[in-house]
Amino acid sequence: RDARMAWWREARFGMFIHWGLYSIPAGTWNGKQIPGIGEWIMNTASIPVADYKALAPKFNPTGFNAHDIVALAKAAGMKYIVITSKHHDGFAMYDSKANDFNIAAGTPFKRDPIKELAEECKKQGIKLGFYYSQDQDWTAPGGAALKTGDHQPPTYHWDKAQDGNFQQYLETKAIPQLKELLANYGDYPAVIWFDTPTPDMTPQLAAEIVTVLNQYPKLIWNNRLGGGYKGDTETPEQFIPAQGYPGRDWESCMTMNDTWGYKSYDKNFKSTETLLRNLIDIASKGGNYLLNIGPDSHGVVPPEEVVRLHQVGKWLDVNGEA
Ligand code: FUL
Repeated sequence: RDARMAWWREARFGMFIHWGLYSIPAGTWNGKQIPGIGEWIMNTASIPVADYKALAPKFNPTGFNAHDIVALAKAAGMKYIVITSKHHDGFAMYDSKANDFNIAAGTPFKRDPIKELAEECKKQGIKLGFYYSQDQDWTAPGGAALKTGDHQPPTYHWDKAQDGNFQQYLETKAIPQLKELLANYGDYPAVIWFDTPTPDMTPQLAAEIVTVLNQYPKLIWNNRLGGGYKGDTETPEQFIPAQGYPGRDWESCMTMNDTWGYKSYDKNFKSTETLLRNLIDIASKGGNYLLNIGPDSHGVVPPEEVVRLHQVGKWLDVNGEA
């Protein structure tokens, strides 16, 4: 385990990328600004499955440039990238044969940005990990919705099209997709970043996923699988634990403004000084800082984020170790 975690423990600083169909509405639906984090818009605005799926044919992010994103991470002093391969909306940002609601099969863009990133990360010598929402899936029948908020128990679904059997969803979509992600991208993923487990993820069902993960002995995965699994890493979200997590590896993930997925009108960006203070605070406590960017619907990284990352990197060049 120590050998497996060695690169991650030295890394200290990584780039989180939340990017998906939600970058098209970018926080606005039917002319109304929807509160909350941008990648949750389908849930927060109770968007029907068919209406949300209709975003895919409009997604043509020709401004996406894997080289530039990897170079940006490196310029900032980051040692790894974790990108959303599928968020809670169920849309895969890679070429999936297991399910056709994906960027290669369902959009005019047709490219596989995960593959492009994997190739660039290898070329430029940094690690790549995949975020995968294994439990919540709002467009696949049987996929879970978080058991909170305005929708009705027990499923908390808001569209009949979401109803179905969770085990069947897991075995026909999530597990086949995880197998693709683990098999098809060369040296990567170095990390699988699970998220938001609900009680639907029983120990038995989670064990089906773990069997797959165990075929990749170098793989690192976080503590959000569910079913009682603790994974390799603690994942404090939007905060820095005062004492760290003694005896555990940990990573604070944070936004630069108030959303993970792009929202056109969220300009509440933290200062570069705050970002640097966070990095130093986290590193001094033995953790990693996973700092998010949210590319827009053209695949372009917001300029406010680019500027800050360059400034952080510049400071590290002058003041950092190695
Ligand atoms: C959360 C998710 O629900 C958010 O959308 C985001 O991905 C964050 C990193 O984890 O729990």
